[in-house]
Amino acid sequence: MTTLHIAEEVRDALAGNRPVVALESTILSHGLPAPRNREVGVRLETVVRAAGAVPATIAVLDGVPHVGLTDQQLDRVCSDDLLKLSKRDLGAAYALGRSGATTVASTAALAHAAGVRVFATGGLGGVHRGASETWDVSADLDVIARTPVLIVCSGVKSILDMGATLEVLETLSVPVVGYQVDRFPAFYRRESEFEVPWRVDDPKQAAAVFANGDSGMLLANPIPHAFEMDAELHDRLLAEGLELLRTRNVHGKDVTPVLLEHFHTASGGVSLDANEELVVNNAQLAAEVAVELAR
Ligand code: PSU
Ligand code: MN
Repeated sequence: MTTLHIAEEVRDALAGNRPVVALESTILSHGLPAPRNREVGVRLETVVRAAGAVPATIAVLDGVPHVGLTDQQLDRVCSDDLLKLSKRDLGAAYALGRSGATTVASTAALAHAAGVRVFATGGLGGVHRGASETWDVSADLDVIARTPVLIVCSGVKSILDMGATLEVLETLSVPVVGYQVDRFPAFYRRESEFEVPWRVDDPKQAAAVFANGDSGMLLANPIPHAFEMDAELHDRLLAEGLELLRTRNVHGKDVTPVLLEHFHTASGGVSLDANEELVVNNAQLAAEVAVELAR
């Protein structure tokens, strides 16, 4: 198996049991347009540092898995046409010397391999609408169940079947914990109709829940109030996006990027601001939890 390349700053922090936060790269390469993605990538690392943790953005470059990127490497993730690598793709990417951004599944696996316990992202992959016919269920769910990493996210997008996603998480014994909310967040919206089984109100409680479990855990952190998307705009974009998938016959791993693209262009940037702010907010909370875990 290929050796992980861990950035020196990250390695030092891990060796000294100081807080580290892993950051996903698919959100940068496939979830946000250039050059905005680069600004977000830098902002994420900045808020993690400000909260007292070391950021470790994860990606595969020329067949080498990197935990912690240099500025030049972050440039590549944000400008090159990289592959989208889920966990099952890692071996092939290493063997064939390919470059790709990592999803929640592959980022969690690489973070865990490096010894990083906390990870921030925007939205999680899940059960797609119509999955009873297509079987389209993100590998994110199964990998979280098997990988003891705490993932801070803003729930899942309503482009997924949220109820089914929560059912699968229950089946897989993944703890789902709301952060200062009683309902599961719906990415662009603070709350969905679905209740979360557990709620915590500060980073210390979140860290304690994770430390007492043995699997991955979801800490569901709603988008900040000021950036929540208008419900009507949201429902319109969703209906249009789903129609677009049907007419263009989009399947598999292209589904999420195509829907995101539609949201960003058709909302005139409103969804882009929402997306950026919620991820930054998640990176900050992840750093606060990592600080508590390292105590
Ligand atoms: N959901 C989002 N934005 C994203 C993704 C999901 O709101 O960018 C990305 C994440 O990297 C996630 C992946 O891990 O899509 C899931 O892809 P799939 O459904 O193909 O497993
Ligand atoms: Mn899929």
